[in-house]
Amino acid sequence: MFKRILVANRGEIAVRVIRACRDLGIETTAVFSDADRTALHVREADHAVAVGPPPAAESYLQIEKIIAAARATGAEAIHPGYGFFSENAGFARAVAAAGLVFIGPPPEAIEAMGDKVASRQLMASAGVPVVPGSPDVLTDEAAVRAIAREIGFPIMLKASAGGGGKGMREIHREDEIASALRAVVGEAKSSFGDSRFYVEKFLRQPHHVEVQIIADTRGHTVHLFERECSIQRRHQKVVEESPSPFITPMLRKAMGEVAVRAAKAVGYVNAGTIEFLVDADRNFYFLEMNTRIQVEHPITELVTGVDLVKEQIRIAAGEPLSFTQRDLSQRGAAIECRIYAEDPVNGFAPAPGRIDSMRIPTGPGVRVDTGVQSGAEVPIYYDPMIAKLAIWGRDRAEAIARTRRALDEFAIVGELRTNIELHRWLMNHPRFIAGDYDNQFLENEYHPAARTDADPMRLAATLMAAVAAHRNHADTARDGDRPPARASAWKTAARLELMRR
Ligand code: MV4
Repeated sequence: MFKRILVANRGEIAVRVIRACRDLGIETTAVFSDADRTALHVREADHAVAVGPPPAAESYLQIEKIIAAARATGAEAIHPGYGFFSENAGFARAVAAAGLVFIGPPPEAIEAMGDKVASRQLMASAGVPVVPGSPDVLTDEAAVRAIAREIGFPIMLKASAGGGGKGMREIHREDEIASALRAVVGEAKSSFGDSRFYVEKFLRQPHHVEVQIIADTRGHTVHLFERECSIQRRHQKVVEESPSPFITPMLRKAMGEVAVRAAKAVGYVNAGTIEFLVDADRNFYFLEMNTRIQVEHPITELVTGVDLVKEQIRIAAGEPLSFTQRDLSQRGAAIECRIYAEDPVNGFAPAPGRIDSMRIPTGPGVRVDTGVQSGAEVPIYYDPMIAKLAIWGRDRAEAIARTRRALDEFAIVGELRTNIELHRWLMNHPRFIAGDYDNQFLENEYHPAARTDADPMRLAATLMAAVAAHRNHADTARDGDRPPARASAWKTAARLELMRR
């Protein structure tokens, strides 16, 4: 087993990987930008190396600096987390060339799954169902017309190099083809430097359901069931749950088997996720594979009892999986709420800033993964996700009740804004409670005016808390004390509850 691992990431996922290393008795090296000098992941690691200025392109995305940091601190392996270098075949190769171990899949698997058309072809030939559409890259408008006549409208035009919702357009009529084509080619060129495109049948209001897989170097590949990820906004996941309330036991078994077949077809090793679209008739189709540990992995850990990050490290060290498919089952239900530093009242714009004080929920079934703490500054340079609330219950109803309780305990006070109110709204929505939602639900139903902090009793309670905090300060202050360095409790309360109206 490794003695020391470098964690090539920041925030909650860096802390998550450091925890897995601690559990395995492995030392860690953190890397940090100038904006993260005092960040939690730096405090938690055994060693830490500065890698440059705040912009990720000048620090966390500098291959040479990361590898030099591993060398300088004697790390033998590098865990990329998610984002940054996690799906970069060039980085994986550079790590290996430096005599270090990349804790992730082989670079060939990353590459094979990075190209949409190539991965569609590979999956189709392996017997994995793909959305009906063009078998190959298309070259012109006439080819799009021909496919559309064959499979019928509506269709979806997608950039071959696309992902995350960029470079795709719905087309409902023949006369929309030309303008959609211009839009997709333009976006594909500017975002990916690759203007190739293809066509799929457009599925109406599908579910996004993904299957976690994991494979060792000894030829064992298993799946760890599904995550329902249809609660999204502008291609940003907001809540995920496992099991999916939309999936039947038969479908679950079929999707799990197909996911394992897909992983084997690309020679996959380590943890990965097969994304499917499931249509209203519960037909499922391969969409893409994520060749990394994902943000939402904790809900799979909660229902299966498997520590996925620990398994990733063991696999990279050449050890066999510590379980077989028959050992795995879904026990109970888990829900993850992504807490973003964003302002729902201001079009969900990122709203980072200082956290004056934070209360993290605890209690039965509660897990919080975060990279910040009271007094921390959420930097403007990175992803605005600041915490993940992952809840387990014996069944879905218990998980929802516990999520509501934990959200009520959660308090983040400071100059930043968060989407906690959105989660409180969602956990009380009759359709979420009934498990009756698809990928349009959040965008169609959530309007920040519906937020529950407009409740006058909540405002009264916050003001009373501010009075109590103010009195407490007055009672304990002595002559010669300096005034509070930060805004008074009065000002904080006013900012929280009044100024955002
Ligand atoms: C689709 C689709 C409908 N039909 N493909 C969005 C992100 C990208 N990974 C794939 N996406 C979609 N592809 C076909 N053929 C609808 C979406 C889609 C979506 C999928 C899952 C969850 C949320 C979504 C929101 C908008 C569009």
